[in-house]
Amino acid sequence: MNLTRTVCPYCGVGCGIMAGADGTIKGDPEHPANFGRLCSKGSALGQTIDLEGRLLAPQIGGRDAGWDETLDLIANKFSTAIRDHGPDSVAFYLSGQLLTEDYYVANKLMKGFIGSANVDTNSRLCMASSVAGHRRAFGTDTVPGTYADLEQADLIVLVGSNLAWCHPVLHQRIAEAKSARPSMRVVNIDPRKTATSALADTHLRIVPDGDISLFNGLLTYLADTDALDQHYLKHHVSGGLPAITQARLGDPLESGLSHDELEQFYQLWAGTKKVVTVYSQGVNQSECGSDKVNAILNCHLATGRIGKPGCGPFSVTGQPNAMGGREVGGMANMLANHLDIENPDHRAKVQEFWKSPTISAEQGLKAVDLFEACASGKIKALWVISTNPAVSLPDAEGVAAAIANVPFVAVSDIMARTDTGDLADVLLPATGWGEKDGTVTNSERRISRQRAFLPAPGQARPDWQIICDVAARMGWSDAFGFSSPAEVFAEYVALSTATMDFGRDLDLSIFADADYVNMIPTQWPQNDKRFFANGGFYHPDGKARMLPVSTPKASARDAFTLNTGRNRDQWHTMTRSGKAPRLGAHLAEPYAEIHPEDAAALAISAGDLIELSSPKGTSILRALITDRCARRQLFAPMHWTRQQSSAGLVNNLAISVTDPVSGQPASKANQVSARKFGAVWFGYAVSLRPMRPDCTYSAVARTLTGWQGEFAGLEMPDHWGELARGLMELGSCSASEVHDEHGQQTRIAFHDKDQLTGLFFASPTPVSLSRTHAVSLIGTSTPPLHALAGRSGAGQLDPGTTICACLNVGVNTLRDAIGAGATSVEALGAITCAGTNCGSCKPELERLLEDMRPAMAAE
Ligand SMILES: Nc1nc2c(c(=O)[nH]1)N[C@H]1C(S)=C(S)[C@@H](COP(=O)(O)OP(=O)(O)OC[C@H]3O[C@@H](n4cnc5c(=O)[nH]c(N)nc54)[C@H](O)[C@@H]3O)O[C@H]1N2
Ligand SMILES: Nc1nc2c(c(=O)[nH]1)N[C@H]1C(S)=C(S)[C@@H](COP(=O)(O)OP(=O)(O)OC[C@H]3O[C@@H](n4cnc5c(=O)[nH]c(N)nc54)[C@H](O)[C@@H]3O)O[C@H]1N2
Ligand code: SF4
Ligand SMILES: [Mo]
Repeated sequence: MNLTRTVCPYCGVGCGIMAGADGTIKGDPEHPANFGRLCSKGSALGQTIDLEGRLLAPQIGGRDAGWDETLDLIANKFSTAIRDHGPDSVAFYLSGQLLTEDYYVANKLMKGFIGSANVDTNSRLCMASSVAGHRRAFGTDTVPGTYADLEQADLIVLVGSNLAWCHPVLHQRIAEAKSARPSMRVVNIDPRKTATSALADTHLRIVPDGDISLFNGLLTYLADTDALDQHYLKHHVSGGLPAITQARLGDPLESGLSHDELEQFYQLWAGTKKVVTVYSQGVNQSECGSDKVNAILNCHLATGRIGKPGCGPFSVTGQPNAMGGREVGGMANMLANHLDIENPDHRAKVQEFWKSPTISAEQGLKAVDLFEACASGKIKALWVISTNPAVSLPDAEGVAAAIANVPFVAVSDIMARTDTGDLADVLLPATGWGEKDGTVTNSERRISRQRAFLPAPGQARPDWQIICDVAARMGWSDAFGFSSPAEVFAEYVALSTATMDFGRDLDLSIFADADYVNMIPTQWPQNDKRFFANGGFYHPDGKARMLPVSTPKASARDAFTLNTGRNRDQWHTMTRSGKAPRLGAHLAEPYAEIHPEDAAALAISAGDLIELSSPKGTSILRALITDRCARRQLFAPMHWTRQQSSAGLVNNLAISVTDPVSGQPASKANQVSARKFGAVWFGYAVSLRPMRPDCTYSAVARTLTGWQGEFAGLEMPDHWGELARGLMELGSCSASEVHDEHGQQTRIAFHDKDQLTGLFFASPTPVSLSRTHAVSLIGTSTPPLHALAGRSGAGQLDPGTTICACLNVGVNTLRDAIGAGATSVEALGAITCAGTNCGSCKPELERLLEDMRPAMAAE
C-alpha cells in the first residue's frame, strides 16, 4: 500500500500521518510533532473518510446546481451588495481549519479587493485573547515556545488546559519525559478535575476566573523574594514596576486556593528556572482572557524565563491551522503576515504588493459583533467557510436567527447537513481532509504539508479555488489567477519577504525556494529558533511590556456556573468525528457534570436528566454526578448540535459576554439555573439505520453496528410502536412488542426476515441495560425475544462504557482486571490491551486505578 505523508486535520499539535486510500492511518515516525504517535481521534481518521453525508454538488435553494451558475450567483450577490450598500455590507466568516492557502486568498479578497476588514474567523472564539496578550506584551503575535521545551522543562504549569484530551500527543510527550525524569513537576490549574489532573503532581482547583489573582500573587511573590531577573528586566522589558505595583493590590486568596497551596506553588515556580506555562481555553475564553494572558506573560518576562530551552509561556493552538490563519492575517483586526491594519506604511506596502485597488484602513467586525450586524440587517451577503457558527457561537439560537436574517448566505462545507448549512441560500461542496493540498502551521510555528491521498468526490473543489473563482467573477481574475496551492503559498512567502523591512517576526525566507511537493515540516523563521531569549521584542523600543492587570470584579454568581469544553473523542460539532463508531463509543450522549451535593439538592440521581436554563434558552442533558466539578459549577461538552440531539446544544444557553480587548466570548462561565427534567418515560434504541433526534429529549450516535439513541418525554405516548417506528425510521420491518406485567416496561424488537434491525426499550425510570450488548445484537439473527432480554448473555461480562476507543475495551472489563490485581496502566494494558494503541485513554486508566484503589484498600 502506498502511503502519503500528510498531517492530522484535528488539533493544533499537528501530528504527521501516513495515510492510504484504503483508510490506513499511521503516525509518521519522522514528523517532529509526534514522532509516530497518534491519539484516538487521529487513529480513527480512517473511519471518517467515506462519503456518507458528504455534500457532493453545489446547491442553490436546496437543489443541485452547476458550478458556473453558483459562482456567478455568489459574485453577483456580493458585488450588488457592495455597490448598493458599500464594502462593509458583506462579510466572510472563516475557520482555523482552513489551510493557509485558503485563508490567504480569502483575506486578500476581502481586505485588498472588496476593501472591508469584515473577515473574521472561529479563531475569535479560540485564540483571540492569546493574540491580544502577545501583541500587548511582545508587540507582535509571536509564540516563542517549541514542543522540545515541554520535554526539557523542570516545571510545567498547565493553565485552563485539558491537554490529556485536547492535545493528547503533547500530553503523551510530557508523560514520557516525566517518567524518564521523575523530578519533573507538573501543576494543573483548573476549576475542574480532568483527565489532565491525573498526570499532574498538583491540581490547583481555583475558582472560575481565579487565574489573575493567582498569577498576580505569583508576580508579587517573585518581587518580594528577589526572584526577578533584574538584568533581563532592565534591558528587555518596560512596565515592570507598574505591573508589580498593580499586582500587589490583589489578594491571591481570591483565587480560591488556600494559603498553603499558594505558598507551595509560588515556591516551586520561583525556585525552578526551567518553567513552561502552557495555557489554553480556560485562559482565553473569558471576560478577562487577554488580562489572564498578560498576567502569565508578566511572570515569565519578570524572570527572563522566555525563549530559552525548557522555558517560556506557551499558548497552544486548538485547531490544526489556527496559527496559519493568524499568520496570514485572517482576522478582522489584523492585516496580513503579522502586519498591523492601523499602520499606514504596512497597508501601503501590502497594497503595493497585491496591486490591489484598495485596502481596508480599519478593523472589521469581530465574530460576535459580526453576527449582531447580521441580526440588525447591516450585513447583506455573508460567506461562511469551514465552520459551524449556528452551534459554536454563544447565543446559538440568536446566531441562527441572525444568519437567517441575512439576505444572501453562502456556506462552504464538506457535509450536506450542518446546523449552519441548513440556513444557507447556497451550499458549496469543499474537498475535505485527504482530498486537498496545502499547508498548515502547528502550535510550535511548524509548517507542514497536507497532501491529498483521495480523489475529490463528486463536484467538490478546494476552498482556495472556490474563493479565487468568485474573486475572478467579481472582476479580479489577475490577482486571483492561481492555478495551484503552491502558487498561493509562494505569494504568501513573497509577501513576507517584501515586508521584511518592517522588521516583524514572520520571516518565511526559509521557504523561498521550498520544493512544495516534497516540503518537510519546518518551523519559521528556522527550525528550533526560540524568540526573545535575548530580548528583541517588536515594540518600537525593542522591549517587551509588562502590563498592569487587575483582578476582575466578581460577578454575582447565585446561579450555577456552566463551564463548557471538550470530550476526548469528539471534535467540535461532530461533523467528522461523529462518523467514527469507535469514537462515538466513548461518551455517546450530551451530559452535564454536577457535584453530588448539588445533584442531591435537586433530587437528581444517576441516569436522570438535568434541564439548564438561561435567559437565552434551555438545554436538557444527562446528569453525570461527580466531584470532578466543584459545587455550584457544572461542565458540559460543546459538541452536540441540532443534527444529533433535540436539546443537547449548550451554546444556546450562553449570553454573548466577550473580553473587551480581544472580543473573545467567555464560553467557560455561563450563568444558568438547573433543575431535574421531569421526564415520565425514558427510552433507548439501537438500529441498523440512522435515527431522528425528534423527541423532547433525544441524542443519537453512531455505533459499531449502526446507530443508537437515548430518548425521554414529558408525556406517555399512546402507541409505543408508532413512536419507536417514527424515531427509528424502520419502515416495513416487523415488530415484536413485549410489556411487563405492570405495563411499565416496553420492549420492541424490529426485524427484517431473520435479521434483527432495531431494538427499543422504554421505562418510567432511566433505561438500565447494557448498551454495548444491545449494540452487538443489531444486524445479527438473534431471535427477537432473546434480544429483548436486554442483558448480556448468561455468564458473559458486559464490557460497559468504552474507555479505550482503539481496542474497544469497556470500563467493566477494566474494573475486573483491576479487581484481579492489575495495579498499573501497563498491567491493564498487558491484560486487556487497553491503552496499547494510541494511549489517549491512559489518563482515564490512571483515574480508574486511582478511584478503585481506596475501595480495594478498604476491603
Ligand atoms: N478531543 C478534542 N480535542 C480538541 C478539540 C476538540 O473539539 N476535541 N478542539 C481543539 C480546539 S479548537 C481547542 S481550542 C482546544 C481546546 O483545548 P482546551 O483548552 O484544553 O480544552 P477545553 O475543554 O475547552 O478547556 C480547558 C479547560 O479549561 C478549564 N477552565 C474553565 N474555566 C477556567 C478558568 O477560569 N480558569 C482555568 N485555569 N481553567 C478553566 C475547563 O475546566 C477545561 O478543563 O482543543 C483542541 N483539541
Ligand atoms: N460553549 C463553547 N463554545 C465553543 C467553544 C467552547 O469551548 N465552548 N470553543 C470554541 C472554539 S475554541 C472553537 S475553535 C469553535 C469551533 O467551532 P466550529 O468551527 O464551528 O466547529 P467545527 O465542527 O470544527 O466546524 C467546522 C466545519 O467545517 C467543515 N469542514 C471540515 N473540513 C472542511 C474543509 O476542508 N472545507 C470546508 N469548507 N469545510 C470543512 C465541517 O464539516 C464543519 O461543519 O467552537 C467555539 N465554541
Ligand atoms: S494529538 Fe491527536 S488530534 Fe491532535 S494532531 Fe495529533 S493525532 Fe491529531
Ligand atoms: Mo479552538
